[in-house]
Amino acid sequence: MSNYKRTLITSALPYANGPVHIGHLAGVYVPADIYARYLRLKGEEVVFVGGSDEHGVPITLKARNEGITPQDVVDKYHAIIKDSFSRLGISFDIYSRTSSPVHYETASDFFRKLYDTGKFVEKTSEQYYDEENKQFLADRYIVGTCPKCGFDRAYGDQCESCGTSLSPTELINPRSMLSGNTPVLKETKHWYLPLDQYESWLKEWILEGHTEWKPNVYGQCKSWIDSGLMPRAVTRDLDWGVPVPIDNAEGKVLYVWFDAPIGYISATRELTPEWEKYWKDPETRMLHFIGKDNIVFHCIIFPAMLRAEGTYILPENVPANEFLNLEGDKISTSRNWAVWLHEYLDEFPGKEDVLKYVLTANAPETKDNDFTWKDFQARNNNELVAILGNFVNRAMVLTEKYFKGVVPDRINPTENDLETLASIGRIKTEIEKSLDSFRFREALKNAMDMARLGNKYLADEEPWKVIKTDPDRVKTILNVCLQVTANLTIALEPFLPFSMDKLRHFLNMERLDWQDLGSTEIMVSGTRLNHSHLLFEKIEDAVIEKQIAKLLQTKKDNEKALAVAQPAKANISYDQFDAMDVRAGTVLEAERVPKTKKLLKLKIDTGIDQRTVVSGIAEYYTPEEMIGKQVCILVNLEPKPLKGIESQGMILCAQDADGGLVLVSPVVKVKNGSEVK
Ligand code: B3M
Ligand code: ZN
Repeated sequence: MSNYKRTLITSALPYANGPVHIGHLAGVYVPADIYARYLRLKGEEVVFVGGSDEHGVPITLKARNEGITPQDVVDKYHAIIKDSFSRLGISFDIYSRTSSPVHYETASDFFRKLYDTGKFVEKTSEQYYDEENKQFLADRYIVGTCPKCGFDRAYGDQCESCGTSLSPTELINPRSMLSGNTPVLKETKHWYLPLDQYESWLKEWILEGHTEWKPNVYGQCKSWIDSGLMPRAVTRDLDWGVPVPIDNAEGKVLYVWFDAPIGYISATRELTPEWEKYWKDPETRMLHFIGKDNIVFHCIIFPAMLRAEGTYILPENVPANEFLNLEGDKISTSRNWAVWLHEYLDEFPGKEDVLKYVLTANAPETKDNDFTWKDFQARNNNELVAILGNFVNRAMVLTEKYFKGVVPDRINPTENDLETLASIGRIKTEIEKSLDSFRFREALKNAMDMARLGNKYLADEEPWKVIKTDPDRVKTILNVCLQVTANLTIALEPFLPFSMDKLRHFLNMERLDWQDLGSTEIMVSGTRLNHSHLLFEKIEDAVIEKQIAKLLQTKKDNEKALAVAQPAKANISYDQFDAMDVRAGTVLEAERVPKTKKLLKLKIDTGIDQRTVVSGIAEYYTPEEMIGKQVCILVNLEPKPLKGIESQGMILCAQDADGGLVLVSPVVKVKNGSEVK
């Protein structure tokens, strides 16, 4: 739609069951924010809405695990999320939440209207029910054995061990998470949106009408539509959510994916009494910023809901992103494998723009991408500091040094001067092209080209040399540099708003509009600049190493938590057990076995004799620590040469979850030679 009057930008509502992390930011909020800022800078009418998604089973499960109410859970995370977005400078016009009264009303009205106009089909089906708790069980409330891999804690919707998606009735030996009992199948009635009835319309609207959508988005829609759409239940048997607003529906709530997108409407209603012009005027262009896992909901289900309702507009585009990984591993809230926004903001004060920059420069626009702390450091040091900061700093410092911080005149510009100034306008066109087609990483690269242009110009003109022979020429050179710098404050404003604010202050200039970008007369000669300091600072290795160490610790913690005890070995007879002769013994001498990392040579008093044992514990115990320790030793193990030393027995150890060895010894000292059995 080229002739639109206004834009409504929605950004996926994060679940309020955890804080937001860099994956959410890179996929949704940073690009949405850049786009909103860009449109505002162009003077367009735009509303940017967001909010917390406060329903859904993961929230009730978290509440249960922590012994608090779902409301407690969402209150806690909504506050953290909202605060961290605002500190990062995500410029929502409103950040709302789906537990708000306006939302309950909006979602209920929406459901009622579809109900009253016969847009749903009612169906009764059998679902698992916990008789002790008198409750139907959502998929996530049922665990059982995975029919594919045998994992015994698979959920009703998915096995987290092999990744297979399941339905609850496929589980072997299903158990209720509430009571631990075997659930029974019981009939229940629900309302379904008959997506099959919208299939041909969706084909026409998306597959023929929106061929311009990003290939990843269009492709997912096509494969959903091509594989045939089925009626989808929009209600659930749960006690957390928007109650189904009709008679005889006690204990039923709206399915979270039915109410959540309506949250965009509720947020707009909360923002302005004029909300209908954003939702019902065909001259409004609606854009959904989301991650790839939300495509079907925003491109198929929500549009079908809007169409069924009949008075709303449809999204014009859905620029969904792929996923961001962290240090080669999938980001995960439950495994704590993430860089959490609120922690980043605490640990990197004043570096909000750096995070936005890195997440944009490396955005997962066309494929999954990886965030690494080394790349974060490199982009800060080699791009923000060395390209942008360096140019700006030289323009400022040289003006201060040669002209007491007053903008000098531009006299008789040379071809290079004019060419450099003209390039600004060309770069503007490039940035616009990229932004208008939601290619944010390309847009940022284009904008940074303006700083590269400045650096190249300085390197060509060398004012620090020319000053000795031709100070008037240096006036012109620095005038050109300051025009480039002033233009940067516009070009980079959507991406680096805090830093451009600073830069405008250095330049003593007002905030300008996008239309001014390309002007070569922004800095008026005679204007006094303010004192400047560094726009970006180098990030040192130690800072990065600390973050990497934090992630390593998470990895270790996870491995420990996840380690499952090995299944028991086959039975042995008592005689086989009795055949092992294990004794308490005391270490008399200990030394490393030369040229090995793992081995210690020990001399042990077994009570029977003194003997030599070679043991693979050198990574966990020093020789000094070993001397005097009482251990358990298998004394009738066949002697075996190890690195040229005959080992006469084996020391018993417990192997920890992370592979580490821990000595097994009697809890109080016993006489050497005592039998262990
Ligand atoms: N809360 C899912 C998610 O965070 C969901 C988005 C709702 S958007 C209406 O991925
Ligand atoms: Zn499985």
